[in-house]
Amino acid sequence: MNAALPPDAVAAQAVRQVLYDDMSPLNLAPLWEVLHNLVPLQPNSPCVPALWKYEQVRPFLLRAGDAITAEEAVRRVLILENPALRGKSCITQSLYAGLQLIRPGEVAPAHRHTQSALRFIVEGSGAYTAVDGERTTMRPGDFITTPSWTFHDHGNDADVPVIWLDGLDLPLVAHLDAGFAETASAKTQFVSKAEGSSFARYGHNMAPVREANAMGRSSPIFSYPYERSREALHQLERDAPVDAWDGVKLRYINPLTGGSPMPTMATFMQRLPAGFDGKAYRQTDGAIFSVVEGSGTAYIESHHGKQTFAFSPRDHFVVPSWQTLRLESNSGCVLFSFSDRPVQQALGLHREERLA
Ligand code: GTQ
Repeated sequence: MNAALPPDAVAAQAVRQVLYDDMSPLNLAPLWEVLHNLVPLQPNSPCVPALWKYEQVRPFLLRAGDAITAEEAVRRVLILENPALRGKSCITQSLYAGLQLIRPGEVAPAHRHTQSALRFIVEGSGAYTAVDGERTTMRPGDFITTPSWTFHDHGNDADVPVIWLDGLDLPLVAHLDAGFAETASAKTQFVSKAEGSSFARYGHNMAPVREANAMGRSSPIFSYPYERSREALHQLERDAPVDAWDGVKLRYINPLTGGSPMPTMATFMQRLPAGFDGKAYRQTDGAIFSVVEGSGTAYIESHHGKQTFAFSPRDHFVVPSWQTLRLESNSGCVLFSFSDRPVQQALGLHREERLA
């Protein structure tokens, strides 16, 4: 109760409070007390921007390697938790991100779930992930998908530890109470297809004449090699106009639809040319960035205040919904990112504002 209110208002509040207390046992609550929070004038994310410096995270990943085997952990991952949502296993309200370590000789056993996953390779070469009977070798900068309800296992036949970024739609699927999962009968999937056969079928602007897409609503290409994306970005940097907000930015596609590789997550790769001083923008899809090459600075501004992140290779950072981002790079850099944009677009909710 507010002592500064006139007596009439105080009396009205007292009457209302009695009403609230009396109806509460019936699980009834007054909308007018919460309406402005339920229908905000603009997104008002509780998430805050955050940066994970790789040099600080890596020792803990290696320690996790000593503390538990990949098999015992099932997935040996350190979750990148949004500082404002600790304990909720999410980096934004809809998305999960984590860094997964697999040591030489280890296996992360096969399972499947309705949640979709992406892998973005951060360190080390020569581990594999198997999706639906086909293995693909992981190399830094490769983007690999694990479509909903496909069996997948990860293994490392190389002699170095391999670390990658996992991005999943776990919070989104949990919100919908729509998750199912199953453990496979064998730890490692039987390899039924030659490595690279999906890419040969779908990765060259061609597609099989009759075959149906075994990946359902997701892309039949489940591994997008970095060398291809890198080459495209460098060629465009040389030969085409550079966008004042994004630098040179491309989105990964499902070649059969032109849409995102998976129904719930969009993925992007961008190159900021040397000396890039980007304009500011905001978008309703909060984005998670993985720094591939080079360094730069991200300036983020919101109702939470201003943040400046100096990033270098293998660092990760998150820019929540409707918080203003401006990117700068003296040396030039390459950034991978992902968001829930396809969900927002399917629902007619996605908005972007590019500031002058
Ligand atoms: O590789 O299947 O980071 O199921 C979290 C949940 C990875 C995986 C994660 C998972 C996986």
